[in-house]
Amino acid sequence: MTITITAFERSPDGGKGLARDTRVRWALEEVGQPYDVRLLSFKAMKEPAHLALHPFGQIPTYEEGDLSLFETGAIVFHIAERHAGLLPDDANARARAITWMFAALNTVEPAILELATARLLEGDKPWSQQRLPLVEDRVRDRLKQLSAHLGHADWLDGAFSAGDLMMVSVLLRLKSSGILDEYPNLAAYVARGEVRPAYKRAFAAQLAVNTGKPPAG
Ligand code: GTB
Repeated sequence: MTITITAFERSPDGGKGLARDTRVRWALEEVGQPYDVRLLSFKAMKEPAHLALHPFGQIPTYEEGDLSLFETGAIVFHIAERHAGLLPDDANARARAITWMFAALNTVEPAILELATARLLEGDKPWSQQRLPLVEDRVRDRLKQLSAHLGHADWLDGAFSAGDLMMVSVLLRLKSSGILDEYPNLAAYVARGEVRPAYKRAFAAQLAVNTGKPPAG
């Protein structure tokens, strides 16, 4: 059955791969499932046809036969459950990998999103320079804890899993801030994610949309 996801017609990041369709593309590439993409303008995302798929009028969505899903975490989890390659067979290891998906989305990402908001949307406020260091330190608190857990390991819990896919995706948002580089093992962890062939294909596909040029190779 054909899988169709939605993505920005033009991502505000110009193709840096930070919009969340990249996570879904990456998961589909890891498990070797082909997919189509329906590109949406901001206007189309708020129209009834898309709101029927996504109550909050956002991307990404996922359609496969009768099934339609929204929320990146739920989509990646669905892909990981249906296809081999993103969750371990052992029941306990599988539960731990799922735990890391939730940790990425619920424990690490909120602080990173707060930082993006503070920088992009609040930078011109008179109180911004006082607040920004507090927000940055909350990110550092999380990174310090994550860095301590990861230690010298390649991935969070044994082999690469959907937990790593989500955590690397969340951390990628920090790359341009310089904060990630304060934790060399986390910077190396993100780099290990980025060199995975599946990530490279996902990144190239979203970049092609945003530059109008077909993926190289
Ligand atoms: N919780 C939802 C999920 O995980 O799927 C959140 C989905 C979401 O935030 N979607 C964003 C969206 O549709 C795009 S990814 N926004 C339009 C709207 O709400 O009207 C978030 C995003 C957007 C842009 C950048 N960027 O430019 O760097 C990065 C991330």
